[in-house]
Amino acid sequence: MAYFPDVDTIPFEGPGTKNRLAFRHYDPSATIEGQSMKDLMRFSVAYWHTFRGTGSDPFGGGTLQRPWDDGSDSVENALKRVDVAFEFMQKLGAPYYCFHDRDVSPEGASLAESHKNFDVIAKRLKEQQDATGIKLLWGTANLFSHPRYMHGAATSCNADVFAYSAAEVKKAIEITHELGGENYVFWGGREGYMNLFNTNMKRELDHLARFMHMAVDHAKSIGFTGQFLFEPKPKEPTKHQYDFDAAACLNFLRANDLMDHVKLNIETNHATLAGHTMMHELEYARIQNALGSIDANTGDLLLGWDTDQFPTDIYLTTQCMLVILEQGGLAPGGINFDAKVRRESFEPIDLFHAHIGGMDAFARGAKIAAAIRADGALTDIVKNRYRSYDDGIGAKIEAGTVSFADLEKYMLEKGEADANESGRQEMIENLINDYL
Ligand code: XLS
Ligand code: NI
Ligand code: NI
Repeated sequence: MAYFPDVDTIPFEGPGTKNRLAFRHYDPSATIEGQSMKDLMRFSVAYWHTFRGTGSDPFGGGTLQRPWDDGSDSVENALKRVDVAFEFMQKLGAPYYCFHDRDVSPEGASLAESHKNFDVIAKRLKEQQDATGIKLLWGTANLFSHPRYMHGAATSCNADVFAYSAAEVKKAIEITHELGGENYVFWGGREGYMNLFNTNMKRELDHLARFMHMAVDHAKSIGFTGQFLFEPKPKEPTKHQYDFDAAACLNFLRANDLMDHVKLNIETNHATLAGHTMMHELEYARIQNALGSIDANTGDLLLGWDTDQFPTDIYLTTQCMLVILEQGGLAPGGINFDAKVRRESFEPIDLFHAHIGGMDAFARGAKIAAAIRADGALTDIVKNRYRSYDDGIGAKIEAGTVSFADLEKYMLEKGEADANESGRQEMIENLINDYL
């Protein structure tokens, strides 16, 4: 059964093509810094947006036409969606996908029934993975949609909700493991607060840490060796999420002895909601060996919330790829399009246009970043900028062999610091534009 009868496998045709259903830059077998684009980018489709999105927003209901979907929460409908998803991903040439438990399988009348539904769907997912070679980048659990999670999940004031969340995550890790998932993600959902007057922040954070340790222990007990990832987001749905940004997440992981087990999954629109650039968040994680994977999308300049649009800005993707290439790629993480078509793009074919655009934007960013790196354009500038630390007093400071008293003596003898040099901010930005 073909659910996308008008679309063939999306070919790479190069920048000159007039075919809108072709890649201009993403050539899976082309190499960048010794890796094929396929292995470097590890593109992934987000099941929740692409196969469960309806186009609804706070002002109106769904607009998206999904002729295969009867709109019900039946297992049968969910099984059909799996087939749709794999046809889509295969035609697109996406090597990976990601899901929440409740995206792929319906909530049952009891936990036991939900588990049972999940087993049935997982079987079909496995069959389709085997048939197509498409793999699971990461799994996660939806601990925010059901009303029971109104106060949060692991940080809920209700201990039973903590227990329910644990049961749900236990199952989600097991299914992720069964499907050969390469990572498991924790995004905070409603782990945050609306009001500090009724919140015991210390207890909530301690509970979250306890929860993550239990997840790590359970993974160990079943032999799941995938990478755990924590996804920062500053706000939405709560006014303050505990996983605010990379810095807050890393502080939490470090304080709770989780750094050896958990890295970060950095999302563009979350970075900007936190008042950072994506490049800042990626670099901040990378220098601490904590950059695990990315959720690729973009916000809207004029809308203040998490619009999760597909990335099309080459300047943005170039910045991302500069950091990703610096760390030699993301594996076992990847570039997951946590992105949705806007409600005006209501036809199934728009899903192809959206993903093709995102993949091409990243492929082009990768080529540009590689060219910048090949010329050493920035490396030389940065190296030269810090050369006063390469020898003399700077080298002693870095080696930790001088004290405040030594530095006072040094400066009293010298009288004044060496003159500063221009940062050449505009020249460097102009230089980057030469490559775009
Ligand atoms: C929501 C998050 C979510 C996570 C997975 O804003 O981005 O989609 O990626 O739970
Ligand atoms: Ni995300
Ligand atoms: Ni988001």
